[in-house]
Amino acid sequence: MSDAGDQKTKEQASIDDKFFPPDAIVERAYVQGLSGYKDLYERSLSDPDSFWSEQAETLTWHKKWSSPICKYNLNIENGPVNISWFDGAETNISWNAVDRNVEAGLGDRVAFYWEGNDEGVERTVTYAQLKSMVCRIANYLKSVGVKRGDDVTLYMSLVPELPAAMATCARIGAIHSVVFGGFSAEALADRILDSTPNVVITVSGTMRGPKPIPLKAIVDEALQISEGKGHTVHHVLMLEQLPLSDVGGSMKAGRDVTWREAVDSQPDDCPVEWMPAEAPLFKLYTSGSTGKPKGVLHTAGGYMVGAMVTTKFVFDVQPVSDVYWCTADCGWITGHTYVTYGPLLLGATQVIFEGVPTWPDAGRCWSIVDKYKVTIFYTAPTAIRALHARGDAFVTRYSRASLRLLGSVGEPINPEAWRWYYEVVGGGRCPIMDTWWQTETGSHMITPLPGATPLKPGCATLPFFGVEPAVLDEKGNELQGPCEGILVIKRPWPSMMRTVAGDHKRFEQTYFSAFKGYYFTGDGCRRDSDGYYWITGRVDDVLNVSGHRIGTAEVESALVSHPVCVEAAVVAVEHAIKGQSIYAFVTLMTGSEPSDALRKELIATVRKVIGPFAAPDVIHWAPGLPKTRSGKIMRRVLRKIAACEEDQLGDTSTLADPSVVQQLVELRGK
Ligand code: 6R9
Repeated sequence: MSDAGDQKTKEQASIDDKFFPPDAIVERAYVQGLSGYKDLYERSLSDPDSFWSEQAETLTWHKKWSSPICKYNLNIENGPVNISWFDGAETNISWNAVDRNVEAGLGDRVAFYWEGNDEGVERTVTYAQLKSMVCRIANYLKSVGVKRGDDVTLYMSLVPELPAAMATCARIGAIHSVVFGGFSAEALADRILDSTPNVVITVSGTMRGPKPIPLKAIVDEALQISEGKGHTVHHVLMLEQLPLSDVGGSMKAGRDVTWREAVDSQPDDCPVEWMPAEAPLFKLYTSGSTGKPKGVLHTAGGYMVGAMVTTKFVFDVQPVSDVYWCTADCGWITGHTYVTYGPLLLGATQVIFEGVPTWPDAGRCWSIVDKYKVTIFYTAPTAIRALHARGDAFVTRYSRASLRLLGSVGEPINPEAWRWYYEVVGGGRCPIMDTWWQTETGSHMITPLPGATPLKPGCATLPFFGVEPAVLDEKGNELQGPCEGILVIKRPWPSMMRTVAGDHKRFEQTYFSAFKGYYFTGDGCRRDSDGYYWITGRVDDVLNVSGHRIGTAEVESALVSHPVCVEAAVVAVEHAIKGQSIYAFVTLMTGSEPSDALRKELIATVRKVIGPFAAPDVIHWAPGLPKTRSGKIMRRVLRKIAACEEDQLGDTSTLADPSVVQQLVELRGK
């Protein structure tokens, strides 16, 4: 592959639609050529102890692990599911991400170039400054009694203090739970009630594009809700951005303190807590197909190794010359692994951006790329499609000459968006790393490597080191060769989630009960004749709207919380920018009449219960829903009605009342 020059790249592409890595990328890559990948991949499976020891040894451990490096049981028929990596070892991810770089003489290196929502608002934070920020926050947390094993909730915008606060919790052995700043007060309260923190860290308020976001006011409301339900938070630490007098929210005496009064005056030195490898590191709530969001729990040692190794190999990060930018918010797993931890563990310099890609216009990302000479750019297909829709001129007015590598995450990227990203954004020079993974997996699972993997537009390609995928049919038989089915993983990897916080049964039920002995991903996939994996999307009732995971059950339960809604059924329809959008069928109480005002109220209810990003695009009035005789809603039928494909309903013989379908078709658009 290393002899594939630009010329060959284009010719080859037209022959079999493969894009080979350019020489310049191969030459500097950690893994060179497909054979280089295959050798290392084979070794990672045949001798995991030596492969993972070698990787882990590039980090600092206070105590070494015992052998074997991984102990596990994934088969519920053989007892409880359990996974442990690096047993007996002690480490601290915050020490590795922050202090280690300072100790290595890199204190003056920039850790974060922070770009605010509005142009011209910026800050630079070096590794030495980051260390002192982390220590001061740690001393504040300790002063209010936070200790090893305690939970801390973070509800912040993307300012340097957010990754710093995460690393702070890790430093003192506390467990962080970051809640994305787009969630509503009720959703935040649910998460607080589940993890019962004594401290919440927040920001007064901030601008997202042209819109003010009153974070502190939302925290105030959430704490009132959680207090009403039996949990009191005693301390709120607030970073001042927009003044509360402008954005709303108040300071409660005895509970709330500002950053200036509580953190700035703290000593900037604080020892780390050496933590067992399997100590909890963080909880991150994510949506599943049933019930309330679950707290995905990750642990210190394995997660650290997974984050470091994937950032290194998948983005080929060379800390001295690269400027790395992942556009994710730290409220999602991508921000945890590929903003906070992965890049810092490598001592890299990164850009973090508080705003949105279309503010003040659709050229903002490329203006930031030129400003900081970004070399690696990692974003989501929904952003790529939104920017594509605004036209090429916003891109081509900037040079983007510094870019050498692109990344995609969050949902399948359609080949059209892939090609635009490759040709226009990357100027045909920059390989795209289409990384498939999940909150639960902690780090990349199926992904190309820049100097090794020939790319196919829209394809996540091949498994990362140590990852052993399989494709099953519905009965659970493993399929061989080219095939299509359900994606499962056959053995644990270091950054795998360990449990659902407080509910190990739910962990076993969700991921290990459908197919015994395998981790069930919830995704469908196709494997082609090159052994490449094409992710086809969720096979369960999980929606993916603009890369955000939302459970149909959550939206339905928000809708029925409105007094006149008796029943709701939510499906996804294809959306040109968002990937999927939410389409809700709603049955009203007898005596209630559909109206535009009611439609608006129902949408507002979902915004209030979950957050604006979960709002349905369509409310379809439904006097009745298609159900089986046992009362199960047939979503398959609803999906067809929503997509105007009622001529392709398939087998409807199990419908209890077939006349419902015609009724719904007539009410479409009403
Ligand atoms: C990292 C993240 C996980 C779900 C996952 C899948 C979808 C993510 C993808 C992708 C196709 C990719 N997904 N990356 N589908 N290609 N490159 O997004 O985590 O929020 O937990 O979502 O997202 O359906 O199961 P999370």
